[in-house]
Amino acid sequence: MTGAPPIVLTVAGSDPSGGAGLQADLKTIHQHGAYGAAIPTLITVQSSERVLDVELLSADLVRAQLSGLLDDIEPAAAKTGALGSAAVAHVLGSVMRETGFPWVVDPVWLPSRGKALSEGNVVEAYKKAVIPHAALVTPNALEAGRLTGLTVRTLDDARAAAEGIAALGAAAVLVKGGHLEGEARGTDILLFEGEVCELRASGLVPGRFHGTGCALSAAIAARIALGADIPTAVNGAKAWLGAALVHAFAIGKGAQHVNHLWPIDGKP
Ligand code: PXL
Repeated sequence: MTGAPPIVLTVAGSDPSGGAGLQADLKTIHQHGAYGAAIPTLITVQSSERVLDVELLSADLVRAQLSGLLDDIEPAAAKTGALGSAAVAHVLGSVMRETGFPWVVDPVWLPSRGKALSEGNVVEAYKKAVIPHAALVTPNALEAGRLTGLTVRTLDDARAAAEGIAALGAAAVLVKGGHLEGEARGTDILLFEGEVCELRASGLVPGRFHGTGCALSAAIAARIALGADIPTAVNGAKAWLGAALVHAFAIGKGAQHVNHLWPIDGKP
């Protein structure tokens, strides 16, 4: 018998294609050598091409899953993906407040293709209930803009958005640069312990990909669970994701899927 590896919990939606959501999170966590636990918040009907339909789970069912699990096990870290509704965001926030392990919050409400993954004013609920308890929030430029009311196109905009999200109570913020404009495109902004730094991509991987945000936030959570501090976890996860994108593949007619099987210390 060996000791249990660190547990990483994901609270997210189901993507049957395995490219994003819970399925992608579990594969990423496993690939990093941590033990994945998963609580679904919503079920999508989805091909590799698009989200065709979404059914949200009730806030009561998500609350019951959280308390059933967390009364028994202690994750080393957790991440959140699509939550679906403001009610689920509030339930999650009240659980996050009581936990002693770090939460990586990937704000997700719109997939890049297909039906919305949320109803009602989920953005306000993220701001009020979830982000104040996050160890790290990982929005792209569009999500950072929605969370702060800013237009996020340049590195200065991304810096201002990171400060705005930290002002909501997040301990650290990673504004991802994939949607920034011109030269800034591909450079992420990390706000950690009050300091802002630019994380340049070693080169944007060309192509259309599904599930990059899920893989990145799950990889960061797994690395934190394995003992990394936030900047080390972010840099390591970015390097792994870059390689996993170089080695991405299509499994159907849609976008390329992140290669979750790529070794964690492998280079492209
Ligand atoms: O990539 C965002 C995302 C997250 N979670 C689920 C999804 C998607 C995108 O399609 O389906 C369940």
